[in-house]
Amino acid sequence: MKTSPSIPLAGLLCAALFSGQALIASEPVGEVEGPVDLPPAVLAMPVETAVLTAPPHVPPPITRKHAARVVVHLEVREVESRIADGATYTFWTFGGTVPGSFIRIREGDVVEFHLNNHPSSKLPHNIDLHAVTGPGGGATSSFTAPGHSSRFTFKALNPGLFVYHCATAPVPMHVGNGMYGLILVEPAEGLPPVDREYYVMQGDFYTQGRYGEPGLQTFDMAKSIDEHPTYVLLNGSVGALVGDNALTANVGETVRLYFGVGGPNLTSSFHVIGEIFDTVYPEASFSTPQHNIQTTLVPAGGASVMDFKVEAPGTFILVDHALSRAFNKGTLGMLKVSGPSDRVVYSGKEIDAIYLGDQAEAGTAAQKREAELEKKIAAEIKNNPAIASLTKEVQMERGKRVYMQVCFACHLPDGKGMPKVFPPLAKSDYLLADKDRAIRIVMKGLTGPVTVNGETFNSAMPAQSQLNDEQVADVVTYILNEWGNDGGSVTTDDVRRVKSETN
Ligand code: HEC
Ligand SMILES: [Cu+2]
Repeated sequence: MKTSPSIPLAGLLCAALFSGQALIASEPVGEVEGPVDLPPAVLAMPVETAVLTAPPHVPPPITRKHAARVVVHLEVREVESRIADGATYTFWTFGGTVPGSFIRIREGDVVEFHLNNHPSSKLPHNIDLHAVTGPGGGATSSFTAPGHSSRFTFKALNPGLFVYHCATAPVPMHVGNGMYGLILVEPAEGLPPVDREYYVMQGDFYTQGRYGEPGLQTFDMAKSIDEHPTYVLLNGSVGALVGDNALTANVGETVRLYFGVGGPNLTSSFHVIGEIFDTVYPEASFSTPQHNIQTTLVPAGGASVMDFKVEAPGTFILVDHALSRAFNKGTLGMLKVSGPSDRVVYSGKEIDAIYLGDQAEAGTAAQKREAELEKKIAAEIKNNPAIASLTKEVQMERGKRVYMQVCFACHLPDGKGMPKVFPPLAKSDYLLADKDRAIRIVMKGLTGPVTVNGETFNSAMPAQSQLNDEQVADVVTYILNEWGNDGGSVTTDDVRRVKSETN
């Protein structure tokens, strides 16, 4: 095995893990076999460089009626870019975008594939193209360290639309960071012409922050293993195909979508709201077109091609019809169709009659009044010392329950902790000095040296992130007031305020 001195430890680890998989393919990893001896018939074929496009664009249809030698240069780049408004993510990409560059070739082509890993990358990567017949789909020949370039040759034996992806360990992480794209192998006889072609891919993303949480987000391995994505996206970010970035067409045109699912985990129930696919090539097999389809299932690591004529103007929404993904995780795109409307195809809203109008308005007014009164009651309660102290007592009881479930294991039921290991909470000068800090410790944990009542502890308390805001408020109120402590009370508003502080 040939290793480069520039491969960092993580790379060697990846290589080691990957070679574990490659044993199945019974081929040594990274061995350089030298240039292939092409037979005269292949050498006689014309040579061309593939045109690659960024999503949602697709390279132009192939017009030649013969096979060619096609050179593909694909560059791996690790880039930080927007995943949602206010939130960024370090995507690992083929060509700088998610999904990666679209590659278009023809059945019978002999492809000379160059995988270039940009010098700024932190990790080695490789590529498994589902269009390749051979071990690892090319992965065993393309393990490429940062600042290196690998080359291999393959013949496109089967037509279809194929997913390609990185297959470096841990594979779900490389795919989950955006390392996938599509390669179209046009059948020798070509595809029926259409007016517009677009490139869309769905992928699931696992971030440590919640959906929409601002700042740079990092990959969450636990969520990925549990297959609980934070985001499920079309073309790599929330809104990638919305508003000014929407796909467009004119009434009367036929649109073709090249749609793939990178995964790593979820299958898509792909649907365009307000459209019926005139033709679907299920699982992207061009030999078995189906007609008049509403929703088509596309597996992780699979693709589909859909053709449909747009007869009505308006906005058509692309979704995964597993709808929580569309409405809560970002799986939503748009196709805006302009042109004249044929009101027999679709009339638009014909009548808008009053229905329960008066009652609805009365209802709104009553609701407003009720909210005002509730606010007044809350203000009264807050200013009434008897009620305030009762509220605190209720909080103490609830807080005790949380303490006896969670905290007592380390800090002990009497709050005295354990010398050298767990600091005391009873009469803790450290605790009583800063209420906000106590909230922060419960939510985010604590590590490093801390001095409590003159004794220094240097241990670690795990973040109690399983507690909700109310439980945090209750348990901190409890420890601030139990065991003769006199620290006042903590409200859920306090918890939210502390939580919203940066870092
Ligand atoms: C797994 C053990 C463990 C659990 C469970 C735990 N803690 Fe801690 N806690 C620690 C350790 C260890 C430290 C000291 C950390 C350090 O050395 O930096 C600590 C420190 C603290 C401190 C600051 C030091 C002090 O004594 O004033 C507070 C406050 C605190 N914990 C509250 C809680 C509360 C409230 C809970 C339950 C919601 C809880 N802890 C659950 C281990 C734990
Ligand atoms: Cu990779």
